[in-house]
Amino acid sequence: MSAFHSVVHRAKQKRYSFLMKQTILSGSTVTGNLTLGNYIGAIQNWKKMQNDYDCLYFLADLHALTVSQDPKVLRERTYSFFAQYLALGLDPQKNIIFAQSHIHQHTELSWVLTCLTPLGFLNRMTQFKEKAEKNEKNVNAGLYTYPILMASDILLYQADLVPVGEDQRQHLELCRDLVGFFNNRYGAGILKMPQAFVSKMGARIMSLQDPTKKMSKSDENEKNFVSIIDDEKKIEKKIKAAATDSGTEIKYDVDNKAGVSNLLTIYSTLSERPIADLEKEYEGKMYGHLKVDLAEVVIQTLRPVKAKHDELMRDRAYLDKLLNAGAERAQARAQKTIASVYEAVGLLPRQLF
Ligand code: ATP
Ligand code: LTN
Repeated sequence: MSAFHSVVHRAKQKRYSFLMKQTILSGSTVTGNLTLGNYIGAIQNWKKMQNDYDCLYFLADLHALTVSQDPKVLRERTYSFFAQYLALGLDPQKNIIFAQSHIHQHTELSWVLTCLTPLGFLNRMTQFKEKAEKNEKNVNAGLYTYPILMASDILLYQADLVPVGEDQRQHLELCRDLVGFFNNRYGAGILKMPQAFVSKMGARIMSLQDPTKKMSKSDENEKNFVSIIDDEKKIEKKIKAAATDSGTEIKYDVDNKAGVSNLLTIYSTLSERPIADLEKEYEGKMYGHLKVDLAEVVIQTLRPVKAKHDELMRDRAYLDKLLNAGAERAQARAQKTIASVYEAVGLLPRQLF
């Protein structure tokens, strides 16, 4: 390549660098309020990626319908989630942030994929089994087909990487199976094969009262989680009441000291200090010391987040404007995929006269 051509080549690379960036997509179901688990396991990582990847993050409001919802509360919560995303530092210019229900193509692709999904694959999903047990009175078909809608969310935007917590790995595997089925049958390369992107540190934050299960924002026992918009008194109370084992040593040992290990993980990720450092600092000290300090770290981290969230919630018109802009950008991309999927499976394109 001549010097001239290489300069032009580099300029083009820079100009079109967004085309070469890998696409990341993730979302969070609009139920409860985001917790420390969501922040550490998901949003903290999303934030780190917003400069280096082409990122789409969405509010999974359709997924929220798998459990019964009060319409008013759902609407309010969707705004609040969006405000929580923004307050946690997701930039609506750098990322495409949108509400799932604003893009009708999610449900359209979901139907096509539903018709390709063997029931046996859905029967294996452990999250369905857990949620069905918890929601005995409302085990609806949506709860069962939830992973197919999730696959559609991902495939619609031809995502390369999907940052999720450990708990979502199985859903990602199903999504990858569906890409295999689809492309095998209708043509290689129509849907892109995505990969899970699970961060090693703090990938799974556990419940404060029962550290053998994950911290979950839809937990009916509020003491099990810290919501990122909890007030300071509540945060302090919940952390001080966190379950620890009967020993005294502050040591990271998930098998024998699940509670303390969970507190150390939270402390370490929020303060960006290695766990070994913390173990040293708390050698010979009591659990109570660790809890008091951790409560302070959490409060300091979340104080500006809650303030920003509350400020944003006072300006709905601004939130609507941003959501609308996000939807426009997302829709253009979603439409391309659904058009090629519909064509591949043999659906007639509508002729406009
Ligand atoms: P729900 O209780 O409504 O199922 P959830 O708290 O499990 O909610 P999701 O909306 O399912 O949260 O997940 C949003 C993102 O946060 C996902 O990427 C998920 O893997 C991650 N996540 C959820 N809980 C945790 C946790 N305890 N530790 C780490 N990551 C988590
Ligand atoms: N099921 C997810 C939320 C979710 C999601 C997605 C995550 C819905 N669609 C697509 C990543 C990609 C969860 O984390 N519980």
